[in-house]
Amino acid sequence: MLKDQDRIFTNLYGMHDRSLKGAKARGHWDGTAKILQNGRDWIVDQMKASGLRGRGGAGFPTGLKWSFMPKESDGRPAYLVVNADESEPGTCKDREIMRHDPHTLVEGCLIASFAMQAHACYIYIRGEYIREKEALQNAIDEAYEAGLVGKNACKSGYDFDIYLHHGAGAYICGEETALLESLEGKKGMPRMKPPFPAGAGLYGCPTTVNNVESIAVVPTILRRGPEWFASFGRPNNSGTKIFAVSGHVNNPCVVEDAMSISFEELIEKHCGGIRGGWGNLKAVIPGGSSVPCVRGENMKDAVMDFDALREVGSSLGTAAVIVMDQSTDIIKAIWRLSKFYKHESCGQCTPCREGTGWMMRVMDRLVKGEAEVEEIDMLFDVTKQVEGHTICALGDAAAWPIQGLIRNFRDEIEDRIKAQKTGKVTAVAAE
Ligand code: L3W
Ligand code: SF4
Repeated sequence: MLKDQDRIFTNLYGMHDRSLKGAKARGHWDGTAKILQNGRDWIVDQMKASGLRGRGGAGFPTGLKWSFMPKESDGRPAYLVVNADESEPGTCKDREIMRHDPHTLVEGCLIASFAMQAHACYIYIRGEYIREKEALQNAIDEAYEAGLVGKNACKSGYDFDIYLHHGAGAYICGEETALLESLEGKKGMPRMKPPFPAGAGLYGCPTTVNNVESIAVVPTILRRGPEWFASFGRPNNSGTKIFAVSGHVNNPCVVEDAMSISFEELIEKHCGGIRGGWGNLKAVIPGGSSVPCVRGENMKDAVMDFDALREVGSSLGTAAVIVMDQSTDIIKAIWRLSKFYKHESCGQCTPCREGTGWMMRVMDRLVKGEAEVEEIDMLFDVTKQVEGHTICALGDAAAWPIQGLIRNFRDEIEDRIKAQKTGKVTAVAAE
């Protein structure tokens, strides 16, 4: 159980002053130069020991990712790029950090960049995040004025510059290599991997791309120690975590709690329970729109972490928890996601470009019950042909929600088709 004094994002609810003065009063920027004096290997080792796994959706170990950066420079500059292009439906956790606790992100950028010998960091922020951009730019300006970043940052002898880049509203630019293309001034289209960014990233130089939350927790981990961070959650799933809970709960909210909290505790402690009680829970998408939904009865006792959610057929993803009660038309809800992924596909690989449109059109008919029962298996088969056969994870993201729907709510799809054939379907129009 996370106590108030163990929360990293002390201003998550915007109760305090987010300026440099307020951030310092809450302990940020305290002894940053001393942390840097411990050296880059020490920082990377501490991050490995903390067990932090990337908070952007994939859960890749952060310390390990940093260790992929070249130890010795081959003449190319190294870069840190922070992915603040938070666009996954249901996900609004990084937004709260940038709005209310921007200094912990800026300090994290300095420390992480130093650990990878990057003298420049780019934060790529979602185009729609106007207020967040202002808050973050203010924090960056304050940090420059106070000598915390820039030449001889924090009087450490290390020169460090930080730039905020405003995106233009494309979901695909949240994919790390599309983001790099976009930063370079090109169309945001994902690159083939490998090479991974650590080998050839921004302008072909060694680059690490990390999520906002992953970087913003770094200063506190190094101040309080990796053991402290690892004491929350379970082995391989450690730390505190921000959850964004939306949908049919009594109090939708963005909260920080311990990783591996049970779904029931998360909802009861922070969200005032399920609307209409637990018996009214129909389905949950536990990790943002890209992960499969889970039936309500299988979710109540589920543990909210990377490994445990796999056991119920889903994933922690971005920890955007979308709760749906019995009033939800689950077929329509997933159809809406299909429409989103079709719209956001960059179109450069055939299985995704054609598959997302094809899947959406079948979903369009399933919503209205205007299909044959056999088409359910055919649709599932198509999702399997898209999954794993595309340049980036958007193909998987389009396939998984449909797979979750068919696995968990096949009865509902079949019932609607049968009702349509007998003229009993109440008009469920797709928009
Ligand atoms: C070096 C290797 N680096 C992996 C690095 C890689 C990346 C990280 C994770 O997608 C997921 C996606 C969405 N050598 C490496 C290596 N790396 N192997 O590790 O890589 P990967 O490919 O597992 O995932 P990804 O491409 O980063 C992220 C899912 O998250 N998601 C969506 C999130 C959306 C947002 C948003 O709104 N901005 O975050 C939610 O579930 O579907 O599966 O850095 O380079 N051998
Ligand atoms: Fe573009 Fe989709 Fe291919 Fe990703 S999977 S590169 S979004 S076409």
